[in-house]
Amino acid sequence: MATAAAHQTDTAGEDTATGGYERAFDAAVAAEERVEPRDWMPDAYRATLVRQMAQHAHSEIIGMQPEANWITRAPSLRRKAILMAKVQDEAGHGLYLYSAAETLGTSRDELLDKLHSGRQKYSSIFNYPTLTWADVGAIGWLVDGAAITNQVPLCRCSYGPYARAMVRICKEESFHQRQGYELLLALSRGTPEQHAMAQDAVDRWWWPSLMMFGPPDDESAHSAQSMTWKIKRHSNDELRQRFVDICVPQAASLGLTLPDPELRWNEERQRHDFGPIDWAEFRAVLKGNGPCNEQRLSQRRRAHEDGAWVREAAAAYAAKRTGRAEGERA
Ligand code: FAQ
Repeated sequence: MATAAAHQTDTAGEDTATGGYERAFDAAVAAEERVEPRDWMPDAYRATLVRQMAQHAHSEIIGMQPEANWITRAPSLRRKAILMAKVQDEAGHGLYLYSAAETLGTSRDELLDKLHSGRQKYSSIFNYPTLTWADVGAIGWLVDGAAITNQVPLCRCSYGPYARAMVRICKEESFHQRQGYELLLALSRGTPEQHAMAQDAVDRWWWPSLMMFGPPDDESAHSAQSMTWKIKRHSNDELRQRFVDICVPQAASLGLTLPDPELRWNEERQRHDFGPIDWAEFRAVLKGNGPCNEQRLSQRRRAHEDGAWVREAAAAYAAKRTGRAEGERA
C-alpha cells in the first residue's frame, strides 16, 4: 500500500499521529490499494480480519469431516481417489488461511485454541450429517458452489495476504464444485433409487446452503463496516440471491428440483424469488445445537490431541536444525 506504507506502526508519537495514519489508511483503501502486513491499520480492521479469516480457516478444517465420513465407502476407486484429493485440498485451504491470519500477529495455536474452546465459530453448514453417498455430491455442488459465490469477491479483499490466498482457494473450489455436480448428474441419470437418493440429498442441503451466506442484511452486525473497509464486496443477501439465480438452471440440467414451492422467476426484478429461510434453525446451529455440533468439535479436539507428537517432533527437528546452523556460523 503506497500511501499508508509510509505510516507503519510507530509507538513514539503514536497518539498524535493516529488520526493521520487513519486518514491515509482510509484513502488508500478507497483508492483500491492493498493493505499489507507491515502497513499501519486500525485495530478494529485487524480484529475483523482475524475474526473472519479464523472462522474461514476453521470452516475448512472442520469441513473435512462430513465428506471424510464417506472415503472408506466411496463406490469406486475413481470416486475414492477424487474424494481423498478434495478432503486434502480442504486441509490445504485451512493452512493457507491460518498462515494468512498469522501475518496479522496471531498464532495458529491461539486460533486453534479458540476453536476448540468454542470461542470462535466455523460455518453452520458443517453441523449437518452426511447420510448417504449422494450427500458428497450435494456438498460439492451446493456447499462448494455457495463457497465460491461468497469467496470470488474475497479475491479483491483489501488485505493482501487474504486476497492472494483466496485466488488459489477459489481455483480449487471450482474444481470441487464440478466434481459434486458430475457425481449428482451420474446419480440423477442412474436407477430410480439413485435418482431418489440425489433428490433427497439436495432436499436436505439446499436450505442450510442458503444459510452459509450469513444472517439477512438488516441483522448482519459486521457487513456495513466490512464493506466500507472493502473486506467484503457484497452484502450477505446480494450473494445469497446470486447463488439462487445460479442454482436454478443447474438444478434443471441435473433433472433435480429445489425444495422450495415459492421459488420462481420474477420478471420485474430479473431475479428469482424464493421462500423464507428458517432463521431460528440457523441461530440454533450457531448456538451449538445443530445435529452434529458436538460430534464435529469433539472429533477436532481428538485429532488435535492425537497429532501432538507430530507437532513436538517437528518443533524438536526445527530446533535441532537451528542449533546446527548457529553452531556452523559460530
Ligand atoms: N455460520 O455480521 P455477519 C467452505 C456469524 S468455507 C456460522 O453477517 P460477517 C469451503 C458471523 O461470524 C465456509 N457463523 O458476519 C468448504 C458473526 O458472528 P461473530 C466458510 C456465521 O463476518 C466447502 C455473526 O454471525 N466461509 O465452505 C455464519 O460480516 C466444502 C453475524 O454475521 C467463510 O468463512 C455461518 N454461516 O459475514 C470446505 C467465508 N454466517 O463473528 C469444506 C469468509 C454468519 O460476530 C467442504 N467469511 N455467521 O461472532 C465471510 O464471508 C463472512 O464471515 C460471512 C459472515 C459471510 C460468513
